[in-house]
Amino acid sequence: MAAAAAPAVLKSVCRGCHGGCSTLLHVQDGRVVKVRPAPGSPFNLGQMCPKGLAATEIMYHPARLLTPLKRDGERGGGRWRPVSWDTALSEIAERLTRIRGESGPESIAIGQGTGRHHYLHTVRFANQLGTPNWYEPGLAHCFIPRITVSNLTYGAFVGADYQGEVNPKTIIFWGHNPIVSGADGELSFPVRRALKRGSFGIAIDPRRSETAALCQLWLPIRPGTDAALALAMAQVIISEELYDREFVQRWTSGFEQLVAHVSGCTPAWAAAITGVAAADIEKAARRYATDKPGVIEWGVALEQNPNCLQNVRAVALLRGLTGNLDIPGGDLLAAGRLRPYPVLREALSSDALGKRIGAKDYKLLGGFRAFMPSAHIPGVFRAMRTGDPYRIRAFLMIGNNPLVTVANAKEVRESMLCAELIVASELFMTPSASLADYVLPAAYWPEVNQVVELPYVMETGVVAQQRVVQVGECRQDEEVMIELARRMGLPGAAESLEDILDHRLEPLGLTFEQLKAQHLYQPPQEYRKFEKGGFRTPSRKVELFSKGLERLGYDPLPTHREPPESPVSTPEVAGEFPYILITGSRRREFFHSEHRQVPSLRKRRPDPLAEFHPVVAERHGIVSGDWVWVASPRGRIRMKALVTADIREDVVNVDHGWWFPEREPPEFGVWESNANVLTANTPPYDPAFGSYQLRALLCRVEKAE
Ligand SMILES: Nc1nc2c(c(=O)[nH]1)N[C@H]1C(S)=C(S)[C@@H](COP(=O)(O)OP(=O)(O)OC[C@H]3O[C@@H](n4cnc5c(=O)[nH]c(N)nc54)[C@H](O)[C@@H]3O)O[C@H]1N2
Ligand SMILES: Nc1nc2c(c(=O)[nH]1)N[C@H]1C(S)=C(S)[C@@H](COP(=O)(O)OP(=O)(O)OC[C@H]3O[C@@H](n4cnc5c(=O)[nH]c(N)nc54)[C@H](O)[C@@H]3O)O[C@H]1N2
Ligand code: SF4
Ligand SMILES: [Mo]
Repeated sequence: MAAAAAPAVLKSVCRGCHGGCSTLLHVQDGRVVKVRPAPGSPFNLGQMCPKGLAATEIMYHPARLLTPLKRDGERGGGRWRPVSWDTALSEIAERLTRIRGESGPESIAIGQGTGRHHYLHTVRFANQLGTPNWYEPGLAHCFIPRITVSNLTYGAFVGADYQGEVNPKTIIFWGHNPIVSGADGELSFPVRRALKRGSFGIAIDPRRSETAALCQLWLPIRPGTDAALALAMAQVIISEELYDREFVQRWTSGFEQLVAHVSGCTPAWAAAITGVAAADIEKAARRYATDKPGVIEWGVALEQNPNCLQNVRAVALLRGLTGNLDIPGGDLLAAGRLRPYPVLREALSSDALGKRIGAKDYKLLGGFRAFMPSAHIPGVFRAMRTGDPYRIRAFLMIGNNPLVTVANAKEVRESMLCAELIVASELFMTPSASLADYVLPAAYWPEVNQVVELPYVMETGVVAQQRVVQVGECRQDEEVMIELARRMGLPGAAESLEDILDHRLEPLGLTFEQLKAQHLYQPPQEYRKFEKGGFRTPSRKVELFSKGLERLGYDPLPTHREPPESPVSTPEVAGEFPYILITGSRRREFFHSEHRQVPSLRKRRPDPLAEFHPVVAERHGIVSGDWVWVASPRGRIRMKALVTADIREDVVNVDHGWWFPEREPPEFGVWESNANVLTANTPPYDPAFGSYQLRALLCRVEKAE
């Protein structure tokens, strides 16, 4: 017998989260047999997290979907029949064409998941279909507000300089826990290295998170009050004259207005709102303004509430005041090296644009000035359920599990039951995919070709993700959408994925094949790019006062607004639900609703957790490991108690993303421990983005028998 061939070792990039770890994939007989971190990448420094290292377990999991499925019997009945790709795609194309013809393209909605390889292609597909109604459960609540605000304020997105010669002296982690949640603009590994090299860490977080534990200063903020804290820091920086006088004078506009605006926002004022000691607010402000260069690592916690725009703006202004922008070891302006993904915005008719659900109300989510215009989630599901303002008849889920990741999950289910056609592209059968008519088997990251920007949106570097194997009949989402576009005769259908990748890479003088061969493209970092022609805002300056926002009818200067459900704004609700609920703090082992079926990951974190202080535990006779009910005015879920002193005494933190793949389909126990049973998708929303409240809600805890 001939000896087996030695494995080929191919370089790619992990996308188990938003991605970025350079990886060596060992391939033997058409299978990935081993996944190891590749040495030499400045982004992951020869390391990977447990999710990435579990890639083979995920790819070859016995429950992985390997062939297209068509529903047999009633919707949600859990009975399926395997069909060929050709049958599935021709039936789907035919039904979509009919619905589009009868009710207009806007009657087709697309729900996609967070920042995956197919993200921009899904936007393209929506435009090709001519529907303005696509969403992502992050969007209004994740990242897009940070990008939009950066664009409005500095003319570009910003991210910390961990690659250069100068280590940041100060890092503020604001509602962000990158030691666990990288990559969302950065990767955990360079953050840890910066702290090891001596950065002074300041964490603004109701919990002493894994990141806060590595910091010198922890500001345990009351959830939902971040704008007040940021305004007070601005007040300290201004009144103590710690701002960068030269930078402010030369490179900012609206300073005088800001000075007047924050004059009353003293540390004492903010201490009463945020629960953070005034002396600590002063310490943080002084440190960031004077121990330069400094960076602000801002997280999703700023965005998951109805003061989203102004929370993010208030924090953004601190960079401008201190001149910590585009300097070595500071927050850098995004490079913009690649051609934008050809999302074919021009294919969307003006009639369709006018019909985008929520666009008129939430102008930075769906309007003309939006960075990545999309529809308002509560409105999309309402339209599906009620036909108001028109009926959504078809729903395509591309890597999205809305029964678990969208607020008010029960209403999502009710809405989906009203849709006529549901298609899911998925790795595994999920509670959401269980409601579909067709479930298409999607490729996982080692089975995918893409160009990856690192860090996400920053484009400091560009890396090739390459398909090294084929698993079952699984197909890369982009190619499925390309094929549907072709069968439906949609605009742009002739362009292949390779054409698109080559088009994006053109400014680098590379083709996708060439990038694959060299893996990483990373030119030297350029600093102070604004000195050549200014910031890319209308005033060519950092806009402390935003005329752009004013024109759209939004506050040009940030203000604090109390969350709509809180001990302060709804004391009557707080009587029955006395604790402040935060949901979804990331766990290293899971990506949102993923991985509960992966033994090596589930073993490390077998149960859904609710985290609270010993004072709370004692009050209710609970010890760590007890099962508890966490209830909000909307429902209750069963969680395992994790009692810890590393959290404010008035806060309960619950995991999000839980369902139980080991339980009976089609529901897989999705109502038992799902944080989005507790959350609200009702108004008031953030006036610009339409964000609803996922954090800083009210709850109570009691022991479950
Ligand atoms: N309560 C609460 N809710 C939240 C949050 C919170 O903090 N609290 N966070 C919100 C945020 S910020 C986000 S971004 C969203 C995330 O929301 P989602 O993106 O919906 O969540 P995931 O569970 O990551 O992904 C959904 C599905 O995508 C599938 N999948 C993974 N990779 C691929 C692929 O390449 N192709 C295809 N077709 N499918 C794939 C997975 O199997 C999974 O079932 O959740 C939001 N929901
Ligand atoms: N392992 C893993 N990594 C991930 C993900 C995942 O699911 N798993 N998801 C990815 C996605 S889509 C995203 S959006 C990012 C999110 O990653 P991060 O931005 O780091 O967000 P979280 O970990 O959800 O929350 C960060 C911190 O905010 C705190 N917090 C809660 N409420 C408030 C508040 O009102 N104010 C302040 N200041 N802090 C608050 C929480 O205690 C938590 O420690 O992670 C990405 N990376
Ligand atoms: S941090 Fe993200 S990219 Fe890196 S190994 Fe983990 S899942 Fe993969
Ligand atoms: Mo997100």
